[in-house]
Amino acid sequence: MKLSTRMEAALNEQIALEGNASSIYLAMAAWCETQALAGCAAFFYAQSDEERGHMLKILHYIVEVDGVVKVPALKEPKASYDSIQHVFEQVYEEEKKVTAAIYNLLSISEAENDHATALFLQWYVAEQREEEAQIRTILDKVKLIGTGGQSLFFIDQELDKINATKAATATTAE
Ligand code: OFO
Repeated sequence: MKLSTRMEAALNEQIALEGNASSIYLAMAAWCETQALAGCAAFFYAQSDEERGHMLKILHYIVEVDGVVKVPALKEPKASYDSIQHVFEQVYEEEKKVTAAIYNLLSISEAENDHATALFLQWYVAEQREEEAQIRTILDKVKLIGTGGQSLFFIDQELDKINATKAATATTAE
């Protein structure tokens, strides 16, 4: 099979979105580290790697179906944030944007009768559902705990617990 021009362009745009998310999370990780929020920083370093993985998955798919990959230039993300709540609010917005883009890709694949790409995209539909749910849960907790000095300590501990669960799940899946 060969990708249609429209599908190829749309998948390349998704490469840019995933790469952009990876850069944003990297900048957030660095900011969290400067705020002594080690648990949050570890969470975002891992998220950044995950998003890069999502970008690479699309890149390899385009190559596999005989398309042309366009690696985008990096956009510079914000370097600082008002609060950890602000960080997670932005992440939630970013993830909703990515979900909408995946749905759009799926609509294009259906319109183009491209069953292989539609099947490939299913993984992203599930991944976005999980990511949105996870970020919404964290955001709810951050709102509940508040962002004063002591609260930040507890938020960071919560993130550490999430990191440990994710690491354990990843090890079991290997
Ligand atoms: Fe790529 O998973 Fe979120 O954005």
